[in-house]
Amino acid sequence: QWDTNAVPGRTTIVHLFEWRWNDIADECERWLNPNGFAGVQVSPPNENLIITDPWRPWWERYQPISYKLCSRSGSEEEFKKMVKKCNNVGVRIYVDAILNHMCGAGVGSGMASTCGSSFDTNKESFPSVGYSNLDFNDAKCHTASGNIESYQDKYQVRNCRLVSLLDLSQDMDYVRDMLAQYLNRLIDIGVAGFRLDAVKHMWPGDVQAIIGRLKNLNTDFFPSGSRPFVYQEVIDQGGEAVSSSEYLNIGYVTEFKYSINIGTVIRKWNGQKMAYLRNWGEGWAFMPSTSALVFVDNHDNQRGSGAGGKAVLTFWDSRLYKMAVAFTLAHPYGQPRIMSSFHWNRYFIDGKDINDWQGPPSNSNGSTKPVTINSDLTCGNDWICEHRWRQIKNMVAFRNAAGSSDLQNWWDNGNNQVAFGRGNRGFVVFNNDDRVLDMWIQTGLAAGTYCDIISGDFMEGQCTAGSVLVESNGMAHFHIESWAEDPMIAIHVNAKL
Ligand code: AAO
Repeated sequence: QWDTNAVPGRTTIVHLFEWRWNDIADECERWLNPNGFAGVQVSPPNENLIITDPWRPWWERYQPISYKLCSRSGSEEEFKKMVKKCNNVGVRIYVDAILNHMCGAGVGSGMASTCGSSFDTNKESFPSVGYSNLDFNDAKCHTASGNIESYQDKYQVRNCRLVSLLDLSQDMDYVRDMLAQYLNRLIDIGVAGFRLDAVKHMWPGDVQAIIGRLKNLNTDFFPSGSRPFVYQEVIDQGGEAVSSSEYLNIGYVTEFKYSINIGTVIRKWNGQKMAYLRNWGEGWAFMPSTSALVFVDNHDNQRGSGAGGKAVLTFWDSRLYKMAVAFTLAHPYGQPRIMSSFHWNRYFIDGKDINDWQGPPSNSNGSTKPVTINSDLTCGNDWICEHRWRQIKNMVAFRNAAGSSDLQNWWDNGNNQVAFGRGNRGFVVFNNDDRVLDMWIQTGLAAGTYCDIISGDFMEGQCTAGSVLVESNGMAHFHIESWAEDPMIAIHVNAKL
């Protein structure tokens, strides 16, 4: 459960939020494999409630109706084809799995779901799964509203409804069976693991019991005995009844402190500076590196929901965002996941984005628009494709090159100019100050000329932009203007001239 099952040497997961399966299949072949990505987190593939008010929000996919594989990302056939194509080029698929709940309580009945399965929320009946009111937690919840009213009470957090979503009883055998069957079907298809949604709202023992029922991965694609990679969404910033440490014996856990703190530091808020990143990781009271799923932003906090607040950096702040992602990929702490977003009409009224609900780029009938690729390799149709930005794509290669090498040769100016290396494999320098960085720094790298993979690409033995000369004693001279669009330099052994 702690192994990503990636092809050796590949390290980074990308969340292709709301992408269609056909587009992901193409992306595995044309971009993710050639650029050394480990795998893709896909949006929930199971049937969900169709919501029309507001019009087809992205969050309708977090309201399950059944475990049939049809959603606006595509059909079961398309899903299977994607998994096969991606695995065949060494890119893994991780499924966002919603085990905590079904759809919202007040929805009523009908067949307005993505495969047309019927449901009745008044009776808590989901015939395609066989769930009835016996399978939900109502009797165990003691709040007046039936919803979670206080995060200070762990019984409420686990036994009551999260924002009125019908709360499954994972302690019941039937529920465990249905959930494990769903995940096992995905394993048979060839997925490599799962992002488990809303894990804070399930008892650790129940999550453990479900994971314990999972098969080993499909041996068409994985060595026999491989276990699914599991990373659990638990938001823990301290101060609540439930803590992420309760789940560390099950698998990886999302480290939300990472997202919030990296944003605060790069923005230089609250007196923070990059020099303080010297002991980044466990030194900042984060969970152990070998348990932490880390990210600069996720699909919730990039639009102000979930946790993180205004500090969170996203593609909307592209200059600072690229620095934060580069730092994350250069630094050895945690298992990184990078975000790949779609554009929405962000519009703040009284500090609140009134369009944060907007779903992926879509046609008038609600179907999701394909991802098109522009001649400069960026994406069209309002897909942002951060994972195609040169600086980010090349830092994925940096992390692969760095492998398990230790962080070494840390340098800082006591302020916002910092540099560090990964053994003799790679070296990065950041200038987030208001004055120029012009310095000789010890890199730990072997002598030679290295391509700066931030300002350019290393292609067929050539560098399309700047390069850095490392002397025989490992020293190199760096010059970074504070006003540069990308005030950073990164070099590594796989981009040596
Ligand atoms: C929608 C509507 C609701 C409606 C519901 C049912 O928006 O109004 O009641 O349908 O009809 C997504 C959307 C929801 C949407 C849902 C279903 O975000 O808006 O509801 O789909 O369509 C909690 C959970 C966490 C969850 C997060 C959003 O713990 O698991 O809320 N994330 C996942 C997914 C998310 C999805 C779901 C779960 C549901 O990633 O996309 O919801 O499947 C505190 C707590 C956190 C809590 C947050 C937000 O955080 O600690 O546990 O997350 O509050 O409520 C500071 C604190 C921080 C605090 C934060 C916010 O930063 O440090 O701890 O403030 O107060």
